[in-house]
Amino acid sequence: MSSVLITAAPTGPIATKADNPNLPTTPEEIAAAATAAYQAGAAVVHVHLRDADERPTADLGIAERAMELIRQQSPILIQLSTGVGLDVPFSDREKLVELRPRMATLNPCSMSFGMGEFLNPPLGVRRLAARMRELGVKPELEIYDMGHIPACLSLLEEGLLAEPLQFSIVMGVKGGMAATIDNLIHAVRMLPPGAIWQGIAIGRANLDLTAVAVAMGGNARTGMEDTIYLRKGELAPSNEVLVSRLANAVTALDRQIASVPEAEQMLGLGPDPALAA
Ligand code: KMH
Ligand code: ZN
Repeated sequence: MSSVLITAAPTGPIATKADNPNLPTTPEEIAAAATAAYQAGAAVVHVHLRDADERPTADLGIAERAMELIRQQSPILIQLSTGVGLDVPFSDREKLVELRPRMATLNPCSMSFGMGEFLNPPLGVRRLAARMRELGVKPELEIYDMGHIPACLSLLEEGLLAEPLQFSIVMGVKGGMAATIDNLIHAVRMLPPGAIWQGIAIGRANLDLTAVAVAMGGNARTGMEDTIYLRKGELAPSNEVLVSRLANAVTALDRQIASVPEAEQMLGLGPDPALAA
């Protein structure tokens, strides 16, 4: 079986330092977390930015600062979140790809997200997908429910995506599919041949379901975006500890952890769009 691509998601849009004082929220903290995650085995870092009040932001200056610091410290592949946060307008979110990260997320459908609304208007999604294609930014397709997969296949048919398609099967968001093995298997069965996929599980199921994803031959993500706890009642002391634990699970399953060059090959990444600027 191929190596396992581990993605670190250090911050996310929801938790604050009040929830876990170890949550990285400044560009400096996010870069340090990305470096530690790389050293623990992550080949991709999924980046959400926060403003000075820890609110999710699509501010390009803050994003650029974080990217610059990450790039100075390790070769980890940068994947900017275009999901950003529930209260950030899509028109602000989509501008983040102009910073030419190697990768960025593409959320194909709107949905309830906890008690909030996660808006991904069909025309905006198509505009963003087209721009990512123009820039050479690889989209990671975020799947929160089964209907999101055919929505992505429509984008492929419309010429807005290039294969291999890369999917995240995101389980455990309130408003999306529950975090169960059945749902993971069902979603993976719906993926097109040749697709690359990772398991993401929000909350308590994070370790179990990411380990199942690896055992199924998939890739996996962890970090404080997905769980601020190491185990019930124990806050995670760092993103590095979460990534190291997942890396240990990969090794225990007798799989290799993908290096950055292997990840570039697995994802079919083209040349770094930042170098083409
Ligand atoms: N922004 C959250 C609502 C992404 O990173 O693209 C969902 C999210 C998806 O985090
Ligand atoms: Zn995210």
